[in-house]
Amino acid sequence: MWPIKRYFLYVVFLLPFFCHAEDGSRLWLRFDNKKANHAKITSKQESPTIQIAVNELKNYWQGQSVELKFNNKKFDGLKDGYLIDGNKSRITISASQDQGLLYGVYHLLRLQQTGANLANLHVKEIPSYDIRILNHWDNLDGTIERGYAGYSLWKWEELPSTISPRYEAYARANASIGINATVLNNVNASPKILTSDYVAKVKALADIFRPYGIKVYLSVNFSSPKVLDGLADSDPLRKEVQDWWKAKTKEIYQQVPDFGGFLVKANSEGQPGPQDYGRTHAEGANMLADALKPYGGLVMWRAFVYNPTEQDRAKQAYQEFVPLDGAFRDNVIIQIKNGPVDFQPREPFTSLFGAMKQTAHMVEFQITQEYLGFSNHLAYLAPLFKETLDADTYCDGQGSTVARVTDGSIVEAKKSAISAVANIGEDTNWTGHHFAQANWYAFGRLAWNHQLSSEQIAEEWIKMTFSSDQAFLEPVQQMMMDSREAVVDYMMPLGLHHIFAFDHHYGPEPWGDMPGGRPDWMPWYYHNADSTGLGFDRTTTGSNAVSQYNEPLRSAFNNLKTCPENLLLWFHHVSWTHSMKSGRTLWDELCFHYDRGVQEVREFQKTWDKLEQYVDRQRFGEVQSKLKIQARDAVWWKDACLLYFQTFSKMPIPYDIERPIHELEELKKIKLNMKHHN
Ligand code: BDP
Repeated sequence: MWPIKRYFLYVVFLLPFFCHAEDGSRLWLRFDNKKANHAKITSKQESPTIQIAVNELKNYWQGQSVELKFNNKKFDGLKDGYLIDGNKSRITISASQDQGLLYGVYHLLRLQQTGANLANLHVKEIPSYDIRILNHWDNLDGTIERGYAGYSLWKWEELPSTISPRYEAYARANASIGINATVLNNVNASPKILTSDYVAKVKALADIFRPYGIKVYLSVNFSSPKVLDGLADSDPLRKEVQDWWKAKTKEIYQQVPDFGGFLVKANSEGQPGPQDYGRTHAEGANMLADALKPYGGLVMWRAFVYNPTEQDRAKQAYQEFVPLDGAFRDNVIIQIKNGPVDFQPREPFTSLFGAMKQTAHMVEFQITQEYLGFSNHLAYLAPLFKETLDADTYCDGQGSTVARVTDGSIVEAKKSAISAVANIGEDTNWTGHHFAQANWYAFGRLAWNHQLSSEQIAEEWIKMTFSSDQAFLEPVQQMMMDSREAVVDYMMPLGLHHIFAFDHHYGPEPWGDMPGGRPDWMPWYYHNADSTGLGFDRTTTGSNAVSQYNEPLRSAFNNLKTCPENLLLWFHHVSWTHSMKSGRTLWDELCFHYDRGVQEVREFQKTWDKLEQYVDRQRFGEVQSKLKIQARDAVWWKDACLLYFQTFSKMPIPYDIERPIHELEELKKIKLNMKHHN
């Protein structure tokens, strides 16, 4: 037997390693408290939120003294932002709201963790958006629609009596990047979420999130009055229905006094809505807005609507909503997906942005990688988010970017907002792929400040999550910056879109067809490959979607010569022999892009393997395995698309690119056994 002393030493020595297992569970919150030096932290004001702020500093701040100053008059214009002044030995964080102090504390800790210069700090931060919200597509049975990191975090069965420690960890992670709201349940909403039993469960979560500054919202099913309480219908213009919503809203606010409001998917993909009763989106949204109004609640009404009979799905949100501009209450905000079809690896921005001058509207991004390789592919999404936010709508002259249209600068908004569909599940590392954590992080940071660059956010995240060593930082940052474009290249370059396998949206199926199925769910509807060429004609002589964009975009998109090549096949049906800017034919260019995508992923593998010494064993191995999957999938995509499109182009795959290693007929037989809720 070991002498007791030696045994004790062993345990003490090993303890930190057990506590800090490198399994990704700590996300970017890897503050080091070993050297905490009992800094003097003071605050005259007290509240649960300020208490958290104080504790975070006590545990992790390695400087000397920090004073938290709360003054809701003096710093009024800050919203929930903050000021940081001083230097490492003496710092003041000022704010006009409790959360502001907490955000200031996380900012300070981030500076410390990323090795920033702490001399002479003069920071002033005001968030770009008032509401920075995650949308969880979590079902009440624990599955997640389009979730790839395991089952839901919310243990509905156990709530409200059993509280998982991860609820608070979730709130803390969000607060650390400024996210201040969350929609708990799927937009394809079960009416059950509004039963009293579930409202009690929602209250339990809201109570945990509140001190972290996070408000809870719910997705609601428009037919709830009828389904839950047997009303004859759910017609928004009927008093009985209006009263039902008023009573339900009151019940919710009794339990959750700071409840945020409702998110609604109506008359889309089979969901019920006001149009079932011949009413408009505005009439439906306004009814809910009136119920929420006395409590300061909001309706986020989604513009993701389309039906199979229309000639071009990409036009429909604009067609349905522009005529309703000005008809919505001021506590309604229209939630619009970044692209007009559906979260594709690349789309132009949705033409509805900036097209409604009298209706507040907001962006919906997708962090979960429904169309970008699930949690198997490394795809850093900040460049995708920025591409939309920085896109100029020209709705109010040059510089009317989507960011400015939605942040209250151009279109008035009672509260400005930005949302994204979460990629969070109960996996130990939260997001399935270690690098997918960066997308949660990036959304939060851009929602806070849409002027940050993708590079800057990647750098912060890498330093916080892995290492600040330049030898690690530079190649990993480069890999992240290249990753989204690599996915576009090996999946759908040059403006191709939605050529996925039916339903699961993981693999390629450009040949996909289902006799009798909705055309707008079929790949051929989008790529239109034939013997003359490839792409969707959305020009003035085609579906005319180009006309929904302001000049000079309309003309630029409409003309084959001026249309940006990365959106060429989105707007044009282009001949196989068309000469591209590179001098190659369209066909050769397509081959070049698919091949480049594959080569890029191979480079990512090499980059990562070379960095083994800088990463703990577990995370190194897990990322390495995912990159192998990604490399195999990239080849699968390239071969499937090129071999299939070649049956139309009848042109050879250029000899300087890698040869296909699959047979088209074999690839067509692949049927992935992935359920909808994989
Ligand atoms: C599509 C998803 C589907 C969602 C829908 C939506 O495939 O699961 O329900 O969007 O956003 O991207 O409502």
